[in-house]
This record gives sequence, structure tokens and C-alpha cells, in this order.
Amino acid sequence: MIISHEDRLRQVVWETVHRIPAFDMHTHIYEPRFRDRLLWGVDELLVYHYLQAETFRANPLDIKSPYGRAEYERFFALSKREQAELAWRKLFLELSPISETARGLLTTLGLLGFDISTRDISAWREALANRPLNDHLSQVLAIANVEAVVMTNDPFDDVERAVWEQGGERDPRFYTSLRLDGLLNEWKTAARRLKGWGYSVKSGLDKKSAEEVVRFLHDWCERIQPLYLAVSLPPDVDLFDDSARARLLAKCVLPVCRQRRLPLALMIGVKRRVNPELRLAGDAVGRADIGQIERLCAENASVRFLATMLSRENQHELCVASRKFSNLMPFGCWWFLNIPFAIEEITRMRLELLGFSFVAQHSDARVLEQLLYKWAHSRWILGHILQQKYCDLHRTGWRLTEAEIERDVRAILADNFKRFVGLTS
Ligand code: HDL
Ligand code: ZN
Repeated sequence: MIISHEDRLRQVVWETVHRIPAFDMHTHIYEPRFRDRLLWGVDELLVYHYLQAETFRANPLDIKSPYGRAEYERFFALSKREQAELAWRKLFLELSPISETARGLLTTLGLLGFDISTRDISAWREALANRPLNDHLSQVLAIANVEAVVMTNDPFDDVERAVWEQGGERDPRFYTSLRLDGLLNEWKTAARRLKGWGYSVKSGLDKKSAEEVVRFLHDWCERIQPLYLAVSLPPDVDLFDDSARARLLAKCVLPVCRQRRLPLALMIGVKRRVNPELRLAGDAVGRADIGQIERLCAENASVRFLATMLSRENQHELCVASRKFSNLMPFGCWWFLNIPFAIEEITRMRLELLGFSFVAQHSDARVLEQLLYKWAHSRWILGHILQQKYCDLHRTGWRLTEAEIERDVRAILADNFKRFVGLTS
């Protein structure tokens, strides 16, 4: 049905952005059969590493001395409940929870039906803890309006590998990705472990070793049936030097991508363990060289590359590179960019440079209930941007139908990704 007035257009856009299910292409949540790997509940939300970085800025131990190893160790020696209580006091009660992650926790609990004005964190913790996990999981996916999530599956994670090796029924709402950080970024350790698993590799990565790494990759692709292979990379990465990483990429990973028609997801710009005392919260960001992605796309035209970059300064370059290569699909507002200011800027830039040919967002959720705030906050921003962009279009005299708006929104929330990985034609 043709939409003839801007007010109706805004209403249709807002409703469509909230009604269309998202396909969450990158998360750190797991099917319940992975047991402790699936994090959920109030304390997990409060000790999330995004919040922990902020907790440490608020002097959780109320000490005068600076935070050295002893002070970090003292904090991490506390129970999860004690760490969570400190985060709640410091970030929610002693100052207002204005940061994106703090506000996100409140959005999450509000969407689960709790009266946030009571600030009764103990009651909320109790109520969540008593929910049967599978019901809770289904409710979270339904409220977040997420049709499926892609896990980050790490063959070097002993707990996860054991679950895959014992087999078991898959949950169709959970897809897999094969994460290669352990192979590409820690080759010496990886070589030792592959040897222990029966792959005859040498750290010098001779021809036989490369063949064995290819066999390892095929074995894991057979085992978990990933939608894509993935790796996170530092900002100063050189994918074309004679490093083990570059040779593994060229001789092993890209050939497997070609043979299995699997995309490779590049997540570039993370500086790991800038402050190792902060553990998972200790990573930082740096501007990368977009030329690495451009050269990969140009030299591997038959391989599809998903790409997200961690530095704000790389976003415009990534959009321009995506205009040059149809085998390059930019995705999401990653990590430190998953904040309204950056989501707004990046999404506008992508719409204005790429039309609807990108993947708008992924949650990166590490705790199950985070799906709620990460998608609610992104849909709110996307809705406002698209209302304005469609009204700009309307003012040219172009007339839209509700079905066309649904088609466009579905593309950037789900279909572009599903087509790119071959889930749909
Ligand atoms: O490497 C990654 O996949 C990152 O997303 C890290 O897991 C990071 O710790 C994170 O959770 N970001 O949201
Ligand atoms: Zn991630």
C-alpha cells in the first residue's frame, strides 16, 4: 500500500524496525548444552567486562592507593556476588547509571518486566535465578525479537571442545562460527596443541604442516558446520608478510574458505591485554590499515569477507572499501562502537554510502539477557535514522509502500547476512 504522508511514513518505519526479527550474526552466548559457557542472570550482567572496566574507574575497593596487581587481585578474589554488589553500588547508586552498559542493564531488566524505579536488585536477582533456563532463553529471544544467534565457537576452548566431541542435539536457534584467533594469533601454542590432537604439524609450517592445518579446519567445519570462519586482528596486522599468521591465512584458511564456500569474518583493530590486570576488560583499540582488507578482497575475489573494525576512524574507509568490492560486507558497530553516538554515525554513513547493502548490527552479547538491551537500543537509533532518511526520500516525490520498507529493513537486520553466508538464496 502506497504511503502518501510523512506522518504515516514515520509510523510505518518505526513499527517495521521493531517488528522485523534480527539475525544476530556475532555473539558470545551458547546453547544451554554448553553449560557454564552460557552466562545469564543478574550477577553475570553486573560483572560483564564492559561494566567491570567502569567499576574499576569508580575505585570499588574504596582505597587511597593506586590499583596495582595486588589491588586487582584483591578485587578478583571477591565472590561474583561481591563483585556484582560493588558494581551496583559504584555505578548505579553512588553515581547515576548513565553509561551505555549501565543503562543497558536497566533496559534489560525493564524489558523482563521488573519495575526499575524500585532499584530492588536483590528481588530481580532472585526472580531471574528461579526461572527455568530454557523458558528464560525462549522469552529473551522473543522479547529481543531475535530469530537466531551465531555463537563464537573456539576449537581451542577445552570446555567447548568437550561438548562438541560428545555430540548432542543442536538447538536450531543457535548457529556456529569457527573462531581462528587461537590458530592465527597464537601459532606456536596452536602447533603444539594440534600435534597433541593427532595433526602432524611443525611450528615451521612446512608443506605437510599446512596440509594438516587444512585437515584440522575441515574436521572442525564438518563437526560444527559454521556459517563463517572468523578472526580478530590487531590494528597493526600485516596479512602479507612472512609471519606464521600470514602464511596460515594464505595456505590454509583462504583455501578452506574457497573449497567450502565459507566467508571469512575479519574483526580488526583490537589491542589485546593493554592492561592485563583487567583480564577480559583489558583490551583496547587502535586504528588499522584498510589497505589490508582492500588487498585481501582484490586478491581473493572468489572469497566473501565479512568485516568490522574497532576504531571509529576506520569506519568511513570501510564504507568506501565496501563500495569497491562486492565480496566485502561490512557488519555491526563492534564493542567500543556499540554506543548510541557511534551507532548513529556509522549507520548514517553506511546508508548514505552503501544504501541497504550492509549488516546493520550484531549484539556481541556475552550474557544471555544482553540481547534485550543491545537490540532495543540499536532498533531505537535505527528507527530514528530511517524515519529521517525515508522522509528525505519522500520529499523527492518518490513514493514508498509498506512492503518496500519491510524489504529494506529485513535486508539490513537479517537477509543481507543470510544471503552472504548462503543461508538463503
Ligand atoms: O573478539 C571479540 O569477539 C570481541 O567481541 C571480544 O569478545 C570482546 O571482549 C567483546 O565481548 N566485545 O563486545
Ligand atoms: Zn565478540
